[in-house]
Amino acid sequence: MGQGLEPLDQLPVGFGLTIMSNSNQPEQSIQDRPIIGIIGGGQLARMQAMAAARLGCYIHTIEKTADCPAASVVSQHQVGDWNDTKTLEAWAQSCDLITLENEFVEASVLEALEEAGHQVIPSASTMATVQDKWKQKRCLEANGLKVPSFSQLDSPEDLTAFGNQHGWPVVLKKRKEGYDGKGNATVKEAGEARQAWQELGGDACELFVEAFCPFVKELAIMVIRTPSGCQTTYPVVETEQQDHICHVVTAPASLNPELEEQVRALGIKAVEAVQGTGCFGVEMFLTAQDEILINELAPRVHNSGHYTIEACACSQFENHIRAILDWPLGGTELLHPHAIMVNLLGKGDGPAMPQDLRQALADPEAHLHIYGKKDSRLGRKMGHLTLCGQDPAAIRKRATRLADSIHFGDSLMLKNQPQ
Ligand code: AIR
Repeated sequence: MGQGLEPLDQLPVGFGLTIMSNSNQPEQSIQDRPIIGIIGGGQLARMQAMAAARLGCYIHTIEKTADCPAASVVSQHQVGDWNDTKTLEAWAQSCDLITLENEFVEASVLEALEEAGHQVIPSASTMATVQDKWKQKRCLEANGLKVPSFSQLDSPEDLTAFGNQHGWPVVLKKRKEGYDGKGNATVKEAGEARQAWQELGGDACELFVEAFCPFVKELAIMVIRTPSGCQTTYPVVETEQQDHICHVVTAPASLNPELEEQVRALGIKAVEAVQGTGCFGVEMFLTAQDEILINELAPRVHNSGHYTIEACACSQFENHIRAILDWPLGGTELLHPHAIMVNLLGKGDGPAMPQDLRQALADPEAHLHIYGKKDSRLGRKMGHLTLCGQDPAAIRKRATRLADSIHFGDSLMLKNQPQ
């Protein structure tokens, strides 16, 4: 997709913003070459933009920084604060419809966009429910979906009372803006409650608490729904987390067909409950008693669906673009018996330039994705790697080994830098 793009020019525009423009701008929007605005410029915007380009769409992004992952692959990138209504409205003028790649844009700002006549998918009202994890849980519960016990909190004493009632450990969460291990903490006992409350900033932002679910597996499913009511799902996958950060995704999850069907049905029901359109990730817990509880919904493409780029006929990213345009959806079945996706996480803080890609590049079947972030931080998602094949244990071992050989921001890299 980078082919044919000129270097970025910087054009000053209103509201103190900078538009970074690639030179292939359409003069006007035409029905089959829409301009899609994505709020946010991280790796999820980058992969959506790459899929949209294949369908001939243009992508405009807005993000607080110029050098974010999406900037180098979109037709127009604007630097600005998406939570500023005026800034967002000015940017939205250049787009035929708006979607997003994270849940951090305030629903009230999206509502203002809708009131100004812009089409936003998922809608502002869906985002208002989903972006507040406490409201999201209440909505799921009200629609008859099983979730772990949870409660709103006003103080560390409330947290202690909940743990004493439901048993320790418990999971303390920020109601808004938590992701990838940020904004979540497992609290093992009453003695840790006050410190956990302070570490998550409980005096300044709203927290809630959930009972720890004694799961045997964490599962996820991607659900796609179009505005005109078509819907489809991808296979159920198993996800493995460490410190609340996803490390490995296995597709398909090893489940009996009845359970798999149950997960699909629950995934669809959960997205219907929030009236979601576009692509949604639904994370679930499977207990030893084969009970399925919903953990969280993500109103966007999701890390547990990255494997679909190579393992399915149509990726989650392409299907999200098709869905928001109300175009026919692509195939979601696996093209290979198994697929493994391993995240490439920052191994330390420092410049993000990846080191030691050669081993992964030398594997003829490894699909390597580097997100192009400027800086590495410990545990930050810097890329991912997917392997498809016959034998899940063998591809898992290979994928993990290859992922371990790649370094971002750790001491090995500093050692290799010229003095
Ligand atoms: N993201 C959004 N919600 C959860 C995740 N992981 C993706 C989006 C966002 C990026 O992570 O693509 O822009 C932010 O990653 P980072 O490393 O900059 O914090």
